[in-house]
Amino acid sequence: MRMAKCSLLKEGSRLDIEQILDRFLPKVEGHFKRVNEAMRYSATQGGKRIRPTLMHLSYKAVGGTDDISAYLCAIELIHTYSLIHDDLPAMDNDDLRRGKPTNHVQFDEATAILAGDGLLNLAYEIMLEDILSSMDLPKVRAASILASASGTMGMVGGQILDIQDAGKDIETLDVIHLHKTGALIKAATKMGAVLGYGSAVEEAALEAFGQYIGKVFQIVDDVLDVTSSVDELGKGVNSDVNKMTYVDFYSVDKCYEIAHDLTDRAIRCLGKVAGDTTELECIATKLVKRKF
Ligand code: GRG
Repeated sequence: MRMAKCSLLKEGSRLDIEQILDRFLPKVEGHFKRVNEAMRYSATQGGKRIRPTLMHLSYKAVGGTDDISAYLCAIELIHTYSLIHDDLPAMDNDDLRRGKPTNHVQFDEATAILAGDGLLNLAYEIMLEDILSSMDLPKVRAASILASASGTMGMVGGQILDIQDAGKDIETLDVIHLHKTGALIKAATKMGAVLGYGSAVEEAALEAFGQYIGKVFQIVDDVLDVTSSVDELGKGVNSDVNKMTYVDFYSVDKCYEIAHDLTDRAIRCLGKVAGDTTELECIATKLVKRKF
């Protein structure tokens, strides 16, 4: 298989998501200063920005050329809200995220809950404002895809299954992660295709690509949880000791073998996309090798 020359993720993409986040996040001032500060604190702590990057590249691969900042920002805000809530004492009770104290440690639990709520709602405010200014149907569809992917049929659904079922068997584990981690990643690539007026074939191909790499993302996450360090990950390690994860079902080598196979499948999907998919291929390849 042809290997793309990679230059993405931490090494700098042409997409300036930091600047986009700064533009849309509320200023730390006025009556709501504290919650605004808590929202900014978590959203600007330098995550990998994988979801907006995937959306941006999928959009470009189907020929999109406009400004889709609102949607790139929205998906990162929803992801950030999910991390804040996931770290709460009632969920994973984590102290460290993106190399910094988690939101409820830095502020307090009530503020962290409200900061998460604020980020979730801000995502929809931003997209609806953009839709109102153009009344473009694909933009409505894109917002609708993100709403379903984030809700009980997607990420929230996966989270509740994770809490209830904690991976009793490999089939349950697959269902949990298809929703909890996979739904937003798949939404990112599908939204890019929809916003860029991709054909039905391109949309299905990019959706399938997102689904495959979403699973790779989770498998590698589980491996890194047992093989990496707090310094490298910027969050706690061995945090999944009370849950079944992919490393409970497969050895680390087997996990990588599965992840490579899924990556090959993902890359094959890109053959159905008319435009340049080199950078998407890069990301897929890098996700298997990631160390953080
Ligand atoms: C609270 C509704 C709700 C959902 C939480 C995202 C999530 C669902 C839980 C996070 C737990 C976890 C470790 C999931 C594994 C994969 C994952 C989503 C990791 C975090 O995403 P990254 O690595 O984070 O993209 P950065 O910090 O780089 O943005």
